[in-house]
Amino acid sequence: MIPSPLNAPVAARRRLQLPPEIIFTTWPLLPAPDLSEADSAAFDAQGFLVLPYLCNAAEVQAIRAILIHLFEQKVGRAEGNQFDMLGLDDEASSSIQPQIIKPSLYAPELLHTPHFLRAQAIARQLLGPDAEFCFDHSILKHAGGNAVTPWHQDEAYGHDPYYRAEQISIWMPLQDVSEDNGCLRYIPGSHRGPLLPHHSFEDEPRVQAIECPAKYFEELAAVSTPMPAGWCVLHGGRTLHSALANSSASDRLAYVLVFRGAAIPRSEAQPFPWLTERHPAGIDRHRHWYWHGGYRILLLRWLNRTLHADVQALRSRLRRLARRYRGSW
Ligand SMILES: O=C(O)CCC(=O)C(=O)O
Repeated sequence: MIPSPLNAPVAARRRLQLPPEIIFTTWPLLPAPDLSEADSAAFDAQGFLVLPYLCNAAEVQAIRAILIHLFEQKVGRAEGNQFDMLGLDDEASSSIQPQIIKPSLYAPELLHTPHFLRAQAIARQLLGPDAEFCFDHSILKHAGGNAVTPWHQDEAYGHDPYYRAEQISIWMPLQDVSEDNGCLRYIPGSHRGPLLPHHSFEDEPRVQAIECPAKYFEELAAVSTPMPAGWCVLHGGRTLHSALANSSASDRLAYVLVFRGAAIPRSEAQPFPWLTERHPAGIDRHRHWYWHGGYRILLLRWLNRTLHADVQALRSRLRRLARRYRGSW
C-alpha cells in the first residue's frame, strides 16, 4: 500500500480544512505503463505524446477536490504562488485564468499519489533514471471564458543563461477536455528547433504569461489533443504549445507535474530579455512575503527537503550494504 495521506483522510482533511463534501477514496494502484519503443519514438519525433488511462476516476476526483479547494481559499497568493496568469492580478480585477505554482507545498498529499509514482516512472523512462521531480502547477480556465493560453515553450520561463535541462511536463485534465473547453494544442516537431523569442502576453509587462509571436511558427500545423479526464499528455520543455479557450458551461482544471533530467551546459549563453522586462504583481507579493517572515518558511522547507533527501540516500546505501552482506554468505 502506498503511504498516501489520500489514504489517511482524517489528517489531510484536518490540515487542509477540507469541506465535508470532499470524499476521499482508496483506489487500486494501476501499474506504471511501460512506454513502448514506438511511444518513445513518437515523443522524440513530435515533442508530445498522449498517454491514455494514467489516472483512475477516484484519483482524478481526489486531486480535483484538493486543487479546487486551494483555488477557492486563494492558498499561496500572499507568497506569489497563486496568481492570475493572463490578467493584471490585482485585488480590483476579477481573475482571467488563475494558476497555482507548486500546489504540493500546500497539499503535500498531491505528491503521495499513485499518479505521482506513475508519472515519475514515465519521466525516468524518457529522461533517464536520474530525472527528478521539479515542480507541479495547476491552471483553472473559467467556464464561458475566451481566454486562450498563449503559444509558448516552457523553456522560455527558465532563467539560466548557461545551463539547460531536458524537461517533461505531464499535463492531466481533471475533466474531459475538447476544443470547446481548452484542450492543449501543439506544433509537432517544434522541440527540435531553437528556443524562440517570446514577449509579455499582449505586450503587457505586468502580466505573468509570456507568448511566442506567431511569425516564428506555422500555427496551421497545430494539433489539438482532446482527451478524457485522467489521460495525460506529455510535452518537452521546447515543444511549442498553447490551450484553447473554455467556452463550455463548466470550469476546466488541469494538474501538471514537471520533471527534469541532468543540467547540460548550453553551447552559448542564452539571454531571457522577455523575463527581465516583466514585473507582474505576484513577484512583488513574493518579495513582501519573503521580507515579512517568508524567508523562515523557505529555510524550513529547504531543511525538510535536504533531510528527506539525506534519509533517502542513507536508506538506499544501507539497502546496498545489506545486499552485499547477504551476497557474501
Ligand atoms: O493548461 C493550460 O492552459 C496550459 C498548460 C501549459 O502551458 C503547460 O502545462 O505547460
